[in-house]
Amino acid sequence: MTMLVSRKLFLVLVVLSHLAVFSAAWAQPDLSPTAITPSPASVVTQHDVEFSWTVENQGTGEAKPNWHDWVYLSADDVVDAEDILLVAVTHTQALAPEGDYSPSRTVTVPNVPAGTYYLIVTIDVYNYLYETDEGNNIRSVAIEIHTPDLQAVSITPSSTSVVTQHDVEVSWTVENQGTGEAKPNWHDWVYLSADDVVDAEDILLVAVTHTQALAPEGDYSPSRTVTVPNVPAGTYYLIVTIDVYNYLYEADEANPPLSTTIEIHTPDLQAVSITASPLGVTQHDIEVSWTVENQGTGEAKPNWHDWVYLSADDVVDAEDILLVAVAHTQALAPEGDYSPSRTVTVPNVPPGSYYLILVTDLYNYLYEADEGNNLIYETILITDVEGFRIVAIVQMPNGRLRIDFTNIADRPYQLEWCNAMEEASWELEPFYITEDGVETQDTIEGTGAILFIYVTATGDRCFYRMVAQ
Ligand SMILES: [Ca+2]
Ligand SMILES: [Ca+2]
Ligand SMILES: [Ca+2]
Ligand SMILES: [Ca+2]
Repeated sequence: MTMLVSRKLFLVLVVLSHLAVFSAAWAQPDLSPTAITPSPASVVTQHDVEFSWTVENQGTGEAKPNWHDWVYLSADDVVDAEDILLVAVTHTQALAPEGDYSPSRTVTVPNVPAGTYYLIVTIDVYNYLYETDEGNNIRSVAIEIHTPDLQAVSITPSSTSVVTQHDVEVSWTVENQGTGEAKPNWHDWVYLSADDVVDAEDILLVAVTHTQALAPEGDYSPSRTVTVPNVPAGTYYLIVTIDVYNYLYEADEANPPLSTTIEIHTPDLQAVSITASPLGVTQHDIEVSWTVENQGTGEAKPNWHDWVYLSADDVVDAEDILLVAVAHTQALAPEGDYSPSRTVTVPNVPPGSYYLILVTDLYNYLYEADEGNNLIYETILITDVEGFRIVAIVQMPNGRLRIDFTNIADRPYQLEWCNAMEEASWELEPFYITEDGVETQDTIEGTGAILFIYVTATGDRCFYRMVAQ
C-alpha cells in the first residue's frame, strides 16, 4: 500500500517536473527601453551631458548575458549610417523577468550644427537574445543642441599713428553670437601684417588664452600693451584672429579675422657734422662738437649713444681711440637735433693726419629708417711738442697770436707755419723774435710783455705756432 502510494506520487512528481521543464523552455525574455532621461535636454557642443536609460525585462524568461545597448545621436529618430554612436554598453549580468537596469553615462556632445537631434537607445544590437518581442528594442528622445559662435567685432589701438620700439595698447572685443556657451580654452592672437590677411610673414604681437566660458550674447574686451616691432615705416594692419587652434566648434568657423590699419613711423638719426680745431697737439685739449638730427618720421626713443673716435682712417675699428662717449637719455622728435660739445685731450699719437669720427647709435639700440647715415668724420692734423714748448697756435687766415712773454724765458723763439691740408711738417717762417723785437715781413704789434703778432696767409688750414727751444 505504501509502496503504491509512493509510486503514484513519484509519477505525479515526474510529470509535474517535466511540465515545469517544458514550460521553462518556452519562457522568453523581452527587453525593452522604457525611458531616456537626458539632463538637460538642451545641450551645447563640446560640453558634457549625462543621461541614463532604463531597460525592463518584460518577458517571462531570464535574459541571459551578453547583450549590448548602444546609444546614438541622430538627426532623426531612425538609426542609420549617418548617426553618431555615443555609448556602447555590454551587459554581462542576467536580467530576471520584471527586472530592470538604468545605466548612466556622461558623453561629450559631438560637433554638430545647432538643431534638434535625437538620442536613440537600441537594446541587444547584435540580437544575441531571443526575445518574445524584437520590435520594441528602440527608444528615442529629442534633444536640442546649441553651438557657440565667437566673432571679433572690434580691434582698436590706443593710437593709429605709432613709432617703432614705442609701446601701443591694443584692445579688441569678441562676442559669442551663437546659441551655446563657448567652452574654454581658446586663443586670440593679434598680428601685425603688411596686409589684412594673416600669413607667414606677419608678426605675432599678442597671444591670449581664454580660460573662462563665454555665454551666448556675452563678450569680452581684452587689451594688451605691446612694443611696436622694428618694421619699415608705412601703413600696417592689426589683425585679431579668434580660436586660432580651432579648439571651439562654432556655428560659423568662417568668421573672418578682424583688422584695422595702423601707421608706423620710424626715427632716423643722421650724423650731420663734427667740428673741432683742425689742429690738435698731443696732450693738449681741443673742443669737439657735433650735430645729430632725427630725419625720420618717428621719435627716437632713448637710450642711444654718440661715440667720437680718433682714427687713422675713416672707418671705425679696434685700433681707434675713443675720445668721447655720450649717452642720450632724452627722446628726439622728428626734425629735432642736438649739438653737444666736449673738451677732450688729444692722445699721444704720432704726428700726422687723423680722422675724428662721430658714430651715433653705434650699438644700434635704435631701429632707424636708415642705418647707413650714422657716421660722419672730419680730418684733424695732430702735432706734438717734440721738445719744443708750444706757445701759441693760431689758425689762418688772418689769425692773431697773442703771446705773453712774461712767462717765457729769454731765449730764441721761432714762428713756424704749416699747411694742414698737406703734411704736418712745420716750415720755418723767415722771421725771429729776439729781445730787440721781431723781424718779420708781417705786422707785429705789442707793448710790454704782451705781443700780438698778426700774420697773413692764404688758405683756411694754415697754422702758425710759436715754439720755444
Ligand atoms: Ca524586445
Ligand atoms: Ca572654431
Ligand atoms: Ca640713421
Ligand atoms: Ca640704429
